[in-house]
Parts: sequence; structure tokens; C-alpha cells
Amino acid sequence: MRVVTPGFTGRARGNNPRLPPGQHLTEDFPVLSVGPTPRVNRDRWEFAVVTERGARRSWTWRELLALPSEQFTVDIHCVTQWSKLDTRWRGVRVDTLLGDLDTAADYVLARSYGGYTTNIPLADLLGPAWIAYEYAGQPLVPEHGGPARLVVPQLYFWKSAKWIRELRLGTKDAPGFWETAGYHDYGDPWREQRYQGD
Ligand SMILES: Nc1nc2c(c(=O)[nH]1)N[C@H]1C(S)=C(S)[C@@H](COP(=O)(O)O)O[C@H]1N2
Ligand SMILES: [Mo]
Repeated sequence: MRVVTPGFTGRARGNNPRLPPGQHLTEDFPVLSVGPTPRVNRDRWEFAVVTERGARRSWTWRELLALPSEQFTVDIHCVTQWSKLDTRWRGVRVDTLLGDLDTAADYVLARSYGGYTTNIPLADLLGPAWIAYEYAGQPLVPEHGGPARLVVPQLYFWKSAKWIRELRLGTKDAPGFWETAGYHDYGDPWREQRYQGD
């Protein structure tokens, strides 16, 4: 039996219920970077979580790899309207990194090597989200954010900071690079929250 839902014949969506409004599918993996690709040596790489009270917890590359990791497969949606289904990664869940951290924060500013920033509610980083270091079974290449990047699949992909360096927890929301430039503060692709006011 074929069920036809009225109002969802969706030619523009290619009839694919996994495609958010205004998006089209891509098979390749476009690179979208604001500036030059930072080359971060894994020997000097460090990742840190900083709480609203200034407590800092950090990991070297070896320490990150020693943490429990998982493979995950997610759909990603760029605000420039491409979506890619079933992308396969390996990484450490953000809740593994936060552990029993003592915080009253609701917001996080992700900060990258190279200076990029983006804000994400803490709840979405527990949603889950990952610090990913493998893509399609290979070490994550610099163009796609290697050594490691954030992957927050339920938000537009600009929230998934490449070359992640720090998660800064705060009690107040602080917009990042694209949010300051007029992009949506939250960025839910299913509600098509592309720009401020959407
Ligand atoms: N540090 C950093 N992270 C970033 C970006 C960037 O320019 N710098 N671009 C964002 C945007 S707009 C998108 S769509 C994705 C692109 O990731 P990709 O280049 O691996 O496809 O990374 C996001 N994370
Ligand atoms: Mo993007």
C-alpha cells in the first residue's frame, strides 16, 4: 500500500522526508570555510572545555583518542541548501567530555583554531553531538576540520565548528561568527531558521 500524505507530495523536496525544507541532496562533500585552512599539528593540538567560572579541562590528542568513542551516521544540512545523508564519522560524545562537570551554563560558544566561533545551546550539545576525528573510516582531513571538529547534526552545519579548540560554557548567549553576520541564533533546518528573524 502506498500512503499519500496531503500537502506532502513535495517535488521540491524530492519526496524525501529526510530533506528539510529548501534543501537539495548532494552526493559529494563540499568544503565551506571562511578563511584559510589552519594546519594544526596533532602533537601540539589541544582541546579544552571552560566553564562559566573559569574552570578548565583540557585534552591532548593522545588523551582524546584514549576516551571512549563511537561511530555515528548522520544527515548534515548546510544553510547554502545542500544536504548530505548518511555521513559516517567517529568521535567522542560531548557528554563524555563534560562528564560530571559542575556548571549552571545554558549556552556554549565553540571556538576553533583559526578564530571561527559559533554558539550552541548546551542542551543541543548533549543532544547528542560529537568531537569527530574520523570521516568515512579515515582520519578527518584538514579541509573538513581535522584534526577534530564538532558535529551537531540537528542544526545547520555552520554550527559544526571545524578545527575545534574550545567549548566555552556561559550563562548568557553570545553569538559567533555567522550569527553576528545575520544568520540565525539557533539554526534549526526543519524550521528553516537560516537568518535572524526566520
Ligand atoms: N572553523 C570553521 N568551522 C566551520 C566553518 C568555517 O568556515 N570555519 N564553516 C561552517 C559551515 S558554513 C559549514 S556548511 C561546515 C562545512 O563543513 P565542510 O567544509 O566539512 O563541508 O563547516 C562549518 N564549520
Ligand atoms: Mo554552511
